[in-house]
Amino acid sequence: MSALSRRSLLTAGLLAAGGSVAAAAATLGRRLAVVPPDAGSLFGPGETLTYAMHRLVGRDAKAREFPREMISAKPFANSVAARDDEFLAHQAAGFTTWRLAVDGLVARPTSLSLAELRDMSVSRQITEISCEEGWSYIAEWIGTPLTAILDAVEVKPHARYVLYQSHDKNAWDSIDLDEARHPQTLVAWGMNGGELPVPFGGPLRMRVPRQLGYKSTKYINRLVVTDSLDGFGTGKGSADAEGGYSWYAGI
Ligand SMILES: Nc1nc2c(c(=O)[nH]1)N[C@H]1C(S)=C(S)[C@@H](COP(=O)(O)O)O[C@H]1N2
Ligand SMILES: [Mo]
Repeated sequence: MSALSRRSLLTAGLLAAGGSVAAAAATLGRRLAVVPPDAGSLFGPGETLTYAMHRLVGRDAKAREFPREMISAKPFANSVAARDDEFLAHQAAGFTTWRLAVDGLVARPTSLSLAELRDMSVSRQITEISCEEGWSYIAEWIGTPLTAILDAVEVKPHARYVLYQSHDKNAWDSIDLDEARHPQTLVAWGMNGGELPVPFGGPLRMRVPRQLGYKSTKYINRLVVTDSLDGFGTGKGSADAEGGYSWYAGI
């Protein structure tokens, strides 16, 4: 059973148990100050409980890492929108023109080239990316820890989330600062020893190995540090949450 269906069952159980468990979940979430931005949706009570429990007992938990021989021979690249002229121009320039803007609640807003990112700090991990549709693959991801980028721009004390936008206008997401500061959360520019191939999100993708694959947005070009997700879309924190998936997708 996938993590998502297990969580859906948990949610179904909560809904069946009536409002009392849902109310308890909401209370716990509020007490820990970890209410997800989509708490008001159908799966809100279950999501609030899962999110609160993960933050309560597993704040520093690590995603499983695998030995090199377990890297998938044929990783599956999920379908993406056809690349537009702007993307093709970046590609023709060998992605030397690609930039990652970093702004919002930071002392020093900036915009980084891939070369600048590579020079900052390098981390490698062999982890599994799991799609909510049931398939997964194991790969080595190479990138700059998001926490190193946050240190470089100096996050303001009242910040709570990092929102990320991509070249695909309808692929954007966000994570809380615990997830953003976790050492396995990468801004990835490499895969399996080489550059990150375009079908897998090259030149730059988010890699959030403790959550389902849809949080690992491809073609990212902007990070926004914020204390509220209200000003983005309908305030649910991600395009996926607006489409009915849960914002918090911890595995
Ligand atoms: N820009 C963009 N990023 C995306 C997606 C997408 O459609 N567009 N799909 C997401 C989903 S649902 C999954 S499961 C993973 C899959 O990663 P892969 O393409 O490397 O297999 O990418 C995520 N990142
Ligand atoms: Mo997915």
